[in-house]
Amino acid sequence: MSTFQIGRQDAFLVVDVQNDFCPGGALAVPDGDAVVPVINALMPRFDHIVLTQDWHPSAHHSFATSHAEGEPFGTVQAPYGEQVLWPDHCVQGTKGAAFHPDLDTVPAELILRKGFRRGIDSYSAFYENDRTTPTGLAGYLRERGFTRLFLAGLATDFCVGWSALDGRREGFQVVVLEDACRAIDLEGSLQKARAAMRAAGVALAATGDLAA
Ligand code: VGL
Ligand code: ZN
Repeated sequence: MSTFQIGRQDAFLVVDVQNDFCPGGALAVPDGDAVVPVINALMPRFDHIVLTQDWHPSAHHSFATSHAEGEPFGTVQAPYGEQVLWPDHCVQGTKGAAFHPDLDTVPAELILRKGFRRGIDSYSAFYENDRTTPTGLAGYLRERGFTRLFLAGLATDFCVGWSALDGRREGFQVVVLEDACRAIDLEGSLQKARAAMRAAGVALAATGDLAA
């Protein structure tokens, strides 16, 4: 079992811990709110914390309601490839887009918003779903000298997973703390995401793997 010693070149990236991804929300991840106390307890162990926030305009292209024939959890062909359709969620300025009220946002040094272009979704905190439009996060993290990222949040198989893969692509060491994440698990998407992360050199770990 690997033990990770947290240091100054590590950043804790907390993905999309927002009301709409928690029970009662528009795109509730099963047991999603269970990550909140786990993440809050981890925060004091990191010197540097970044939060992400899914932040869509109304009538976003990823919403099933934006497509005449669209069903939530169906797909459409977008110019950039297949796009899963979701219930309307994380609309800018709504309660659903706000962080879970118990999440400790105070220690965050950066809050990065994504998915704000109407025509393109952004699961990853690094690139929008065309895989080429950057959010700026890689440059920010590099400029600050971080070399390793610890990821937690929602959802393991979408925004956490895609962020982990892009983190590797951008040259960071990436550790996903799986017990601080929960998955949507749409048609085997969790198993697929875990395999892709492993293949890309992402460490799938647990909070117990962090050195005391
Ligand atoms: C997410 C689906 C749509 C996520 C965001 O945070 O994992 N999933 N938008
Ligand atoms: Zn979204």
